[in-house]
Amino acid sequence: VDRRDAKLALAHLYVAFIALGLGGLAGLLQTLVRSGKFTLPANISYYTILTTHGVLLGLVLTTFFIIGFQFAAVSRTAGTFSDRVRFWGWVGFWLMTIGTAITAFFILIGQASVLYTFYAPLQAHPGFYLGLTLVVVGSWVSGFAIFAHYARWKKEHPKQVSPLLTFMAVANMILWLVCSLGVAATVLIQLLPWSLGLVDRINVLVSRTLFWYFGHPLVYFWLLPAYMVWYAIVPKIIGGKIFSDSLARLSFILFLFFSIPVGFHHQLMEPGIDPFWKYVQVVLTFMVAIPSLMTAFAMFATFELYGRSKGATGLFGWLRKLPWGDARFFAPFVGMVFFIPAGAGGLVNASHQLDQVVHNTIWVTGHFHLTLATTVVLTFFGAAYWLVPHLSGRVMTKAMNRLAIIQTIVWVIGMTFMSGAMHFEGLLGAPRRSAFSTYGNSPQALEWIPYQIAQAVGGTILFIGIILVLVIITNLAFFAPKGETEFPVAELAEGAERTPLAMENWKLWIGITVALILIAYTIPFIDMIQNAPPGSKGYKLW
Ligand code: HAS
Repeated sequence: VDRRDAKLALAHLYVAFIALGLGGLAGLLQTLVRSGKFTLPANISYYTILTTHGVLLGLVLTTFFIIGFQFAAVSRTAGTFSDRVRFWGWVGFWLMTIGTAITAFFILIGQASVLYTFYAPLQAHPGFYLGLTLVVVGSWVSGFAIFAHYARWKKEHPKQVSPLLTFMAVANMILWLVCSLGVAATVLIQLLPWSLGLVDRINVLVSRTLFWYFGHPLVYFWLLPAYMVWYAIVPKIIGGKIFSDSLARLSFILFLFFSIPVGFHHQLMEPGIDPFWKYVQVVLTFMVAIPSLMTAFAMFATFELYGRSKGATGLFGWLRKLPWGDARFFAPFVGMVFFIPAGAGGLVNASHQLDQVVHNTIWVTGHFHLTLATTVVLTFFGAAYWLVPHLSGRVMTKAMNRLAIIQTIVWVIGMTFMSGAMHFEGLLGAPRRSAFSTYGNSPQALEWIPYQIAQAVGGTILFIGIILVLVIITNLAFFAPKGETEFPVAELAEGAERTPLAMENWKLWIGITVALILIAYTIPFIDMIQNAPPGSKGYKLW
């Protein structure tokens, strides 16, 4: 990556890792509070800490890491950015950074304890929404910078298929753009005027629906960069090749189609939405599992083909040929393994009847600590182990690689305790998003306590994991020996079929995406407006 583009990417990664440190500390405090063994000072609310944790890790760490990583990946595979693209990349970065600072300020002074999902009826200070708006607008600017660079590449390479990583970054930014329109709408039309006192109430169902229209694809905006690493980078790290370029692109296109019209699976327990439309969106939710199953197939194929090319025999002999001592492989691989139970948990959530058991219990928190905080985050750590030194012009020493392997193992132990306990406790009915309480010594709540202590043990181990990763990243950015680190990009396996040009028919893909959104949302949305509470004004959004 060109040095000037590297600076832009690195700036994003620095913010991401600062957010990891601060957000991780808030997470540690939460698990300690929930164990019942620790009390926060009277002027700090549990919900302030919970919001800090969710916003910094769920929104800031992810968005900054993803955009930084994608800038690097696009510059590496589609060529150095023009001055103009880089300029807009920096504009996006500063808008997001200023927005984050404003948002964090209002959370920390206790004026925005509205959780990372921030939909109504919880209300924050207008400054919180303003900060978030800047973050979203900044990410759009960066997205358009990537689109402009891609368009130039296409113009200069007529009738050629674009590089896989660039294609994937473009698909992910289209997904982001289409879904963030929902959150922009609820913030600008409902939440901001309401918190400014311009309207005295808002349609809560509409606010939640617009949020989840955004909130579910948001999780795939987090997941797809991990898939970029799995499909296009891990094969190179292990010394293998990409099993199928077309399959990888197809899975990204399917994510674009199916990840948006599924927000109702977060609202299955909500009145005011006709069960038929919930059913439609549950069906679409099961469709969105398909590209993940395709990914599992492709990854197994890549590993097995590589292992057999090295002489492996037997059903699982290929596993022994993988480079277990290389943290760049080990961390993402562990992430993949954890995605098997994590994805199975997601399918439980998505099943309407089963969701009645787990909804709003701490099982759901366990689910996203496996998906986001293990699968995605471990893959990001694994990527940072070569990306940061590549961008900073340094090399990872053997000692740091060993520490990174230890870090991954610490993470696995911490998360097994924490997320495992959350899943079991959730099945016993423990609510999510609540501070410690014995609910008047009710026998059911007393049953939860051992699990809450296990969560605190896990949370403490995870915090040690965060300190380790910050030590490694600081070393790779500033202190590791100078030198050249490769940005690994795998080649396509011999004999794999050529990718058809039609795969880049964005007009068609976006058209199908919009059609699916309209089918899944138009009628229920009209219902929500028509059945708004009596006395609602204007367009019944307020
Ligand atoms: Fe989820 C709630 C359904 C995936 C994140 N989810 C959440 C929330 C978050 C989140 C943050 O239907 C909470 C939001 C809140 O605060 O309220 N989720 C799903 C489904 C999937 C899914 C069906 N979620 C994710 C991912 C996330 C994420 C990914 C973040 C990155 N989720 C739900 C539902 C709810 C929900 C409901 C609402 C619940 C409620 O009641 O509130 C699917 O995408 C999962 C498909 C995945 C698979 C696994 C494929 C396996 C692979 C690994 C292969 C391994 C290899 C290595 C190759 C089917 C790809 C093997 C090697 C060996 C040696 C074994």
